Amino acid sequence: MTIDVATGIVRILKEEGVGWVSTFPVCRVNNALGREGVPMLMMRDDRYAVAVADAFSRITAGSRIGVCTFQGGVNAAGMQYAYAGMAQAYEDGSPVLCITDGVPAGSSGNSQYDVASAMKTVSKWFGYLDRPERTPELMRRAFTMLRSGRPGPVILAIPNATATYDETADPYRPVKGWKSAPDPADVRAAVDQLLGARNPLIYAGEGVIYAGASEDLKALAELVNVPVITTLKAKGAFPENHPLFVGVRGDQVAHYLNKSDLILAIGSSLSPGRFSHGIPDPAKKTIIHCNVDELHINKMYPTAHAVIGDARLTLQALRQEVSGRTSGAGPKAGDVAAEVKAARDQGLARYRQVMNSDETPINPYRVYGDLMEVLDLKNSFVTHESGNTRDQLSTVFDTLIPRGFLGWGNVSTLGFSLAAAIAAKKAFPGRASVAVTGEAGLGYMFGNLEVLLREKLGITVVHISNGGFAGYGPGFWGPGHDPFTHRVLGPDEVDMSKVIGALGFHTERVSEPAEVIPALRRALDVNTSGRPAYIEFICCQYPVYGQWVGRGEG
Ligand SMILES: Cc1ncc(C[n+]2csc(CCOP(=O)(O)OP(=O)(O)O)c2C)c(N)n1
Ligand SMILES: [Mg+2]
Repeated sequence: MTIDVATGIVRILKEEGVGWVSTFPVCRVNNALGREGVPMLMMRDDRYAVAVADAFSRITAGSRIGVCTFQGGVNAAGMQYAYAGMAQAYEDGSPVLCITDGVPAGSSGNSQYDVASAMKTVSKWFGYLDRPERTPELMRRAFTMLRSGRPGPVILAIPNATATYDETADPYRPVKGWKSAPDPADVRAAVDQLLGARNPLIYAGEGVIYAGASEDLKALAELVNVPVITTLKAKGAFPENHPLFVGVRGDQVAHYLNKSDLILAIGSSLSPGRFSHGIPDPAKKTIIHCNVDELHINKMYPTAHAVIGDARLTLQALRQEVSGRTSGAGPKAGDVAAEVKAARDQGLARYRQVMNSDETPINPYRVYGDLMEVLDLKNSFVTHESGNTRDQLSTVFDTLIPRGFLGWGNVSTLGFSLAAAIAAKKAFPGRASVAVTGEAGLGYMFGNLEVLLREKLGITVVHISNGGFAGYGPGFWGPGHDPFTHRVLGPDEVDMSKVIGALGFHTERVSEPAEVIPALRRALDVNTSGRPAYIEFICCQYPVYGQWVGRGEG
């Protein structure tokens, strides 16, 4: 059977279980998607086309690969705009497949922008389909890289989508994806150290979620009776109501990082960025680094022992080794849980207090506390934005299931929360899906709000409306760190609930603390019939949250 490349790609996507593709036109594969009956989620710009697919891969932990298409080729306008989305996916290690038109043979070197070199800087692999019969080969390679090893975006450029090949010559079989188990000698060495430590701490990263290893993490932590912190991107990898859970950030996390003599890092790069912890006094600690590959070993800190392999297989191997040495009982238990509780109570006291605040304008923590009360935390999705909502929610929001909350952003690109909430609705249609944003994130979203109405995506955008970029201007930090670029039109000047209401959203504007819960309930209720909601909470500027260890404020 002779088919064209675009059709071949779409049929392979179907074989790989891809149920829909996000896009912003134009891309020559799109007509084949339409003809072959694969639904397209048409966003209103190319960056969001990437971001929704990226977020879908994150939220499903790579078990369902997000796919997007956008404009490329000699008129790479779409690709240039999509670059921000790809850079973010690459930075955060998200296994998203980006398909675009390639520069046709005979046209290379004519544009100022060099597609191949640009794409290589933001992808795990950039494939260029230079012969039609290579379609199955390149798709096999793409899905191998998407499903194996360290996650990251794959970009495929198709210079001639109408060229034909024989579909039966190299029949496609879906790619399973492969994992590796750690070297048993490394596991033994790690357990030697772990059992000899006085104050060990487990430092869990997003690799635990990608490996589907949350249960294994819990089992190991319980067996060895060791407290757990998670990174922002791993928030939810460990149940946050568990007695051994210390936190993502806050004074109690700093306390445990400081006092630990051994850090068992699993599924984390341990590369302190703007939104992660540094390790204090690393030379005085034993760092055991369990990671899927060698890239992050001996990176920022000297690694005492590396255990290379899939996070789930590694956790299982560690557990088995500990069990074997302690007749299944684990090492001697101190009252670790009581210490963790005391540290959490102390660290979180100031936030818990404002979560009950009756002040007006509303304290943002009141909104977060009430949101936790309204949502079924085992059947809902919440994500933050860049800005205070990230820092505040990652300090206090209790996440009980993996991806009940999506933390994101080694660098955090404003506007991603809307893409994440859309992706969560696609991944788990029965779950409430909430994006919590400030005015900067909202500004990025505007053009894409129409998508929610068109696609009947019942998600709620919670706007912490405080009239400025709160972390930047004068607030609780004296003059603020960017006082000249802080103020935007606020709730006194613009009624955003009317603006967005006119689009067709269910909207409310809430200025009374007692109205937070009823308004959230109404929003989540209309969401169940596929109508999006936007709630503007008139809040005070309150840039207060727990610090990352080793970071200054800012
Ligand atoms: C694409 C992008 N550009 C710039 C930034 C820097 N940035 C981070 S937060 C922020 C402003 C946040 O203000 P707002 O959304 O009002 O939230 P608030 O801090 O007031 O809660 C800016 C400009 C960013 N994160 N992403
Ligand atoms: Mg603001």
